[in-house]
Amino acid sequence: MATISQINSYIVDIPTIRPHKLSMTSMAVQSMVIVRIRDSEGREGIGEGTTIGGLAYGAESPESIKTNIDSYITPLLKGKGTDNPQVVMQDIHRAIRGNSIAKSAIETALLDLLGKTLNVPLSTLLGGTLHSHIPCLWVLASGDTQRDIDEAKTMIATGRHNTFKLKIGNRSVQDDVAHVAAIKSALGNEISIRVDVNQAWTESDANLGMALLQEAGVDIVEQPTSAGQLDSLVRLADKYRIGVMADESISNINDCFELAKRGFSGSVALKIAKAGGPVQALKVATVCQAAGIDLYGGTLLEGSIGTAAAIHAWSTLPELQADSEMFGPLLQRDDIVTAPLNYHNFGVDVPRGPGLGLTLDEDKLKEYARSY
Ligand code: MUC
Ligand code: MG
Repeated sequence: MATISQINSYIVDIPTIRPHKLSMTSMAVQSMVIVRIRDSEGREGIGEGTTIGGLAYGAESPESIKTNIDSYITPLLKGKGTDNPQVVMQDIHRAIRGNSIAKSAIETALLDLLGKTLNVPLSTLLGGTLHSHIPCLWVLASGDTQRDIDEAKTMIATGRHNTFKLKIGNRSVQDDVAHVAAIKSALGNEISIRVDVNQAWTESDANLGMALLQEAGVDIVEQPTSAGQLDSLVRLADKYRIGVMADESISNINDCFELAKRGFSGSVALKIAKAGGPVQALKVATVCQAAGIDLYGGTLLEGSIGTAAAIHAWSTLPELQADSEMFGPLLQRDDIVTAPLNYHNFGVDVPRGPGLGLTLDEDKLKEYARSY
């Protein structure tokens, strides 16, 4: 049996195609942690752990992800067999609290390595794919209404995306609603618009915002209030016709079970980074399915490696009722894989090659890695 012989991690900084403005930060660059796990036979698995805006989204930063992989996870991996990722991940979960993004990078790399060893796609290791193409919306977050409208029209005309999520929460509720309503009316009835508030509203802001957004024809409001306020998500979902999506509130099966117990009737944004990897994210999906909560294929704006890992996972789910947003690589000016994911027909293809179905571009990795 092959064993793990070497683990390397890199922080890779790639500029974004335009500023990406969220309620808590504005991104001009995306910083991804890329992991390479080599085995005793010379094979390699790759993984990615990525967050948004340093510590703006959650408790892990690119630097903490790399440090904790190098200092605490690497010693647990060396010499372990590569044929059973679950056994290796169990040791990691027992020894290390939290750090779900770092764990997601490692779980992905172990699955990629096993997929390459067995010559099967990662989705096969997760039970088998049900879809070859995953729908993919685009996030309008330039901060400028006319620029967002032009961007959306180009995306529709070129067949890239026909559903849009708008990042709001940075301005007053009235100003944000005016921005969203202008975009909705410019794009017309057939185009689905959602908003992501990234926790910026109080419940009273949300009551005003949701009533106005409902009138404007918006379909879903994502994470309107603070992550810990589960009851407010339940109340808002019950009160309005417009859907409520939980994102920052739900990382793992425990959060999800708690929200389900409280009677939540909205949707949940699944993210491999929040859950601790593709296997863990699918467990969150199972809790949602049991509770009748709709599923959404979410991203932390990973590059191609993390995005492909999530796409493999989502492809094993019968339905993503609330859609999917695996567009992270398209927000970056460049890519560190030799053949990028194939975006067309308002979605993205599930890669077919062994493991993730991707190959690292060594020159690009050297160019963008902070220190190589
Ligand atoms: C989030 O909060 O949903 C997903 C898309 C995007 O633009 O930001 C992320 C994070
Ligand atoms: Mg969100």
